[in-house]
Amino acid sequence: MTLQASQLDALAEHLHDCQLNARDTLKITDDHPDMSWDDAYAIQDRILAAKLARGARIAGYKAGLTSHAKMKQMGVTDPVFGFLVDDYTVPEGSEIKASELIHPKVEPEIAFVTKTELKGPGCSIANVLAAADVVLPGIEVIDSRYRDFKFDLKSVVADNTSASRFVVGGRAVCARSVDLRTTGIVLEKNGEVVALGAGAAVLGHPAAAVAMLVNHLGRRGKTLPAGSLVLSGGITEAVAVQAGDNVTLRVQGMGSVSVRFV
Ligand code: 0L1
Ligand code: MG
Repeated sequence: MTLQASQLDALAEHLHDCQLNARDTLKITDDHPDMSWDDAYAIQDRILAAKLARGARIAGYKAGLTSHAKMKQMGVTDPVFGFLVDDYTVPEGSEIKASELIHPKVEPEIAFVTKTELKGPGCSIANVLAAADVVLPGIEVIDSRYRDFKFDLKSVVADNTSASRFVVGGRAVCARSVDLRTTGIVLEKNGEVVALGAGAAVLGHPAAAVAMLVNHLGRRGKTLPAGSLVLSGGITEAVAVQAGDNVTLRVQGMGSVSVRFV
């Protein structure tokens, strides 16, 4: 750690406050250029602790920046990991208030639900598929607290990887019954196709992103509990949305999931 505990507390409170009040900020490394990776994840942990203290419950985990399209869009080279809480969940087919967000974007993802605990290091795609129960379509809504989505990776990690809302739905299928590399997806906004791709866009196989998450948790002395929901990362670039937009994600063999911004 390079930052003092009091600085980590203050930065976590600041970012959490920005999220709760839909207010943007400059990236925190501007004032703390020596911030380490451990500091960044310690700030993320403090935001989670603040949410749990307010009564939230962990709803799952996410991997972000897992596709070349996303990495290129954001000018970065490595995946990042974050948490999901029940406050972020949105029922399939329902509404998200754009006024509660700063500058939302949607990402088409494959969501995994596990049936047994996964431990790293050494977790592989095969381990993930053996432990997975089902996979299903998921739309992640990201909403970086940083002005104009301008950040570096450590600032993003501290900001819980821009997590803000997510919706899963469609048809859940056995994770081992489909080839997730060739599974096609179509993302529509207001009835028009805005992005399309296949699962292999995520690190060659979406389960690879889950394995990386498990290995990341392992390095931090944690495991991925049985029954976890994991968003494995955007298959395409993120697409900006605003009030009035209807978004539908269609995933080959898994039906579709929709959400509306009001
Ligand atoms: O889920 C994601 O890929 C988002 C990671 C954070 C970077 C961003 O806000 O685009
Ligand atoms: Mg994502």
